[in-house]
Amino acid sequence: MLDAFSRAVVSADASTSVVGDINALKAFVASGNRRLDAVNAIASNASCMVSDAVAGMICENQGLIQAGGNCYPNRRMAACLRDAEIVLRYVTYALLAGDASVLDDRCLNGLKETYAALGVPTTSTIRAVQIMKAQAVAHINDTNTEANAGKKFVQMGSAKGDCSALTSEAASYFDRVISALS
Ligand SMILES: CCC1=C(C)/C(=C/C2=NC(=C\c3[nH]c(/C=C4\NC(=O)[C@H](C)[C@H]4CC)c(C)c3CCC(=O)O)/C(CCC(=O)O)=C2C)NC1=O
Repeated sequence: MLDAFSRAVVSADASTSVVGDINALKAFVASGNRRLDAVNAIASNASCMVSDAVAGMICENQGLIQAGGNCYPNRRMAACLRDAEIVLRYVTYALLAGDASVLDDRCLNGLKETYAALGVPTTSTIRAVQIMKAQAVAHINDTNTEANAGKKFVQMGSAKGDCSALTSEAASYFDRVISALS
């Protein structure tokens, strides 16, 4: 598993050069508190995000919870909720580390093949991941709305700043999950 720092060392070592891109690491350090806020925004809302994403996925495709569907019976429903939580957890690890390797190596490696073998439908999994991506972007930027969240509406209330780079980085980890399963 690599983070932004060990990645810089490994890349430099691979080309037998001194560590090159110090500016990128400076930016990583400078945005450190912002990054922690972003990770906290996802981690604090994780169980709500997972249940909402899986509920939304099922709402759009109710065959999933009928006989023959991959969220039926409850054993599979539980496995599905667990998997969505695993994916979200590894996305937060990658966001904290500023590097996708932990997500790639410990979560995504072989997942497509596992799902194919078990008959877990790819399009539905991707739909749940897309919903979690939208939620994560909203929570990082505190742009979630009462209209969408209902009684569970919570905002982080972090200091407002430019989170565009962190937002697109977080989004890229969800996209990575989607392309690994596609
Ligand atoms: C740490 C990394 C890690 C990952 C990623 C992981 C995934 C994972 N998901 C599995 C099953 C599963 N995954 C799902 C998921 C779903 N079904 C749906 O219809 C939805 C589309 C979707 C939820 C969004 C289901 C239903 C099963 C059980 C399938 C079965 O046993 O028939 C299995 C098979 C073993 C088991 O049931 O526990 C693995 C290994 N395990 C790990 O240790």
